[in-house]
Amino acid sequence: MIMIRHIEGRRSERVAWLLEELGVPYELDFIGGDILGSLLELEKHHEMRMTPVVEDGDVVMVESSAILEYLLAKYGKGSSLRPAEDAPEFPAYLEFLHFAEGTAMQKIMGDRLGQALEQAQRKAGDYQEPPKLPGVAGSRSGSQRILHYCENTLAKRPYFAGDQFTAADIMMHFPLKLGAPAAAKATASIKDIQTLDGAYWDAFPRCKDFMARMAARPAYQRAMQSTMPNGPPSM
Ligand SMILES: N[C@@H](CCC(=O)N[C@@H](CS)C(=O)NCC(=O)O)C(=O)O
Repeated sequence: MIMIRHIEGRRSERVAWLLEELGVPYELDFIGGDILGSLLELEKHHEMRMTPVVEDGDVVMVESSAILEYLLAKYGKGSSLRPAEDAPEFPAYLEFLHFAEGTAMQKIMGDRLGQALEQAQRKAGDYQEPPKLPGVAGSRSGSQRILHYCENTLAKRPYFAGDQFTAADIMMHFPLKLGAPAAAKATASIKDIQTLDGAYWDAFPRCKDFMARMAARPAYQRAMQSTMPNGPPSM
């Protein structure tokens, strides 16, 4: 049985969601209600100490987009979750499958760290506006650029790769979730974000609609139930 070393509300939910879509059984290993405990447990399974870690027989892998590609190649041959290489959707599929971590999460986490640092410095009364790079002063932040790119992509087609739901949508769901509040410099827990009630979604109605459509998928609901049996964590 495929084993997913997991932390509630984290990127490992992508793997469970993909396997739910494919109808492939899996096991989850995490300590319910204990984010830090689950994180520390990962050290026993992989020196990267990050989630997801996936074990399938002798195969042990980290890196969610690579894991999704591996699982699709092994268990999803011919599945619509991965467009054929000669399909017109294939380039956009590949782009968003990798953009999710390669660019989107990098920029969003950079903004979130910057925002947390600014908050801490303001609290301590020693915040100083950082110098702006000449020429880009006033331009959009990383997470704003990500959200606008997603919004404009979803204005052209219902899913990231085209007219059909694919694994690229599973990859992009996580950066949208963390990126919408980051783009508005808002702080929000995973629980808050999942409700889609936050005002930070207002600037990105197509992203919000995408999130609502994903939340309505039975496989997504089963994955959220198994990966967060007590509901979304507060952090
Ligand atoms: N690019 C990796 C990122 C994995 C990652 O950073 N996971 C986070 C949780 S969502 C983690 O385990 N962070 C703990 C750490 O790196 O210390 C992937 O997509 O699998």
